[in-house]
Amino acid sequence: MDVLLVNPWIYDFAAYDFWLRPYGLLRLGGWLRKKGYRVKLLDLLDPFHPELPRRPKRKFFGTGHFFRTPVEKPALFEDVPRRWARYGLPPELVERELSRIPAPRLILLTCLQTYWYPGALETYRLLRRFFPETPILLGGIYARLLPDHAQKTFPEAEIVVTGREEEILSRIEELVPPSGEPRSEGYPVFDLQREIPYAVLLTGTGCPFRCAYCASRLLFPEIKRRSPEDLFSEILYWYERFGVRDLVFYDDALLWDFEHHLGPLLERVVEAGISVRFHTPNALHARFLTPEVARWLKRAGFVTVRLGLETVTRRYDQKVNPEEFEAAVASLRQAGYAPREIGVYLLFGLPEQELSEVRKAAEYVARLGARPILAEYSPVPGTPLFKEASRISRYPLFEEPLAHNNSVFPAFKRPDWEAIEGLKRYVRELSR
Ligand code: B12
Ligand code: SF4
Repeated sequence: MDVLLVNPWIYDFAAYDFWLRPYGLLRLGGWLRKKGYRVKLLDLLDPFHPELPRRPKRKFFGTGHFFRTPVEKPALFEDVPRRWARYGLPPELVERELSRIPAPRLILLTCLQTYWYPGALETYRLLRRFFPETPILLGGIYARLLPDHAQKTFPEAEIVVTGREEEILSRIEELVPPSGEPRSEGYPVFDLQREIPYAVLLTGTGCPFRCAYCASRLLFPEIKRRSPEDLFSEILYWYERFGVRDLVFYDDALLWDFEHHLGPLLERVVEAGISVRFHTPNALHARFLTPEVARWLKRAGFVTVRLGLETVTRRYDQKVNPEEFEAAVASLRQAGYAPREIGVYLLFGLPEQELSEVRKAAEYVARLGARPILAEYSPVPGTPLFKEASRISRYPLFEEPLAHNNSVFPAFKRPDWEAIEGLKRYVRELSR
């Protein structure tokens, strides 16, 4: 084996497979395989591992639980009345897996969120113990947003800050040349998973807006998009070869330039008569959701539709105003979506935000005939709002990424946990 791809453990109050995959890492695996690398995946979150003590419950459209082990909460979160856990395979099982694997020539470890670095660190230590000679590269959102913290925390790893394919590949080629045969396709390596409950699609990167709380522009400064033909071939690949029916878009700006991008792709899907379900957990831009776009989404099989709205009082958001938002919900309703099917993310936990503001926003969304969903705010390093959040926060956000965890309401000085729980319950009721 040339390269071992590793998806690490997660330590958090909650983690759920709401179409949560290490897409960047799996995509990188696809590019490498295309070049002739022999690649293996070690997925510490694998919910299908046959040696798990209990099989985690799977739910609709490929979503489901991860295996969960309660563990002691970090001292930093003394004030948070929730339990802490490790998500993923028990360590003994990972050790068994590692002892079965011959030493790889290179290890690629990812970390998906800044506040998930402890899981990556523990995984890294274990990998080091089993393969002391193998170089380890650390990449992903954490490494890209916090390279200095990552270098300090993982002193012997090489930290990869770029998201550019050519740069990553040429660095890997310098370290180890491929030992196998090149392949004609380079799709993400979902087929190295034990099962493929869904596949993720990324039709392009970048976003034309600049919301003050979001890192999209830092991570992907330019808008780049794949051709509808290429995307359609990828959909057919998963559909025909692997029987995948659930496809999940990770794009930041899926509907932007609909006529030349998503529109032509959906036309092909409808013409081919394939029966797939599309999901957009990462929210669509309401501004681009015209009646025609909504009809196309419905015809092509979009079942989980999510829109993003900061709250009704917009302070940090650029992407939509109330008129555009109301028109978008009306378009979806006319296209045949039921209120339950139109999820609207409301940002909860922004600096200086009153709970009453969130409550009103949720009522407004429910009145319009959609389903409010609270998205707890995570301060993202490098964004304009991060400084403001760290000025107010009760945690040292610059020094300790663990404190970016959205569940702890890091931008609240003194969270009123009872009131927060009450509001969450209220919004859950509204969205029934
Ligand atoms: C899709 C997505 C989700 C999905 C799936 C989660 C996932 N897989 O990350 C869902 C909807 C579930 C989600 C949820 C959330 N997300 Co999110 N999400 C994203 C999004 C849009 C895309 C991630 C992605 O796949 N990018 C594309 C891939 C290709 O990029 P990449 O992972 O960096 O990989 C590249 C390189 O890093 C490299 N690479 C990757 N690994 C490795 C390893 C090695 C060794 C090497 C060499 C290279 C390498 O390969 C790729 C080459 O291009 C990003 C924003 C963005 N545009 O990236 C936000 C983002 C990661 N999410 C963010 C947030 C805030 C959240 C939420 C907290 C939102 C909320 N309030 O509810 C939740 C929390 C998640 C949880 N606790 O479960 C923040 C990060 C926060 C943080 N502090 O780290 C981001 C950056 C968005 C933002 N607001 O700025 N998210
Ligand atoms: S529209 Fe979405 S992806 Fe674009 S900057 Fe705003 S929050 Fe980020």
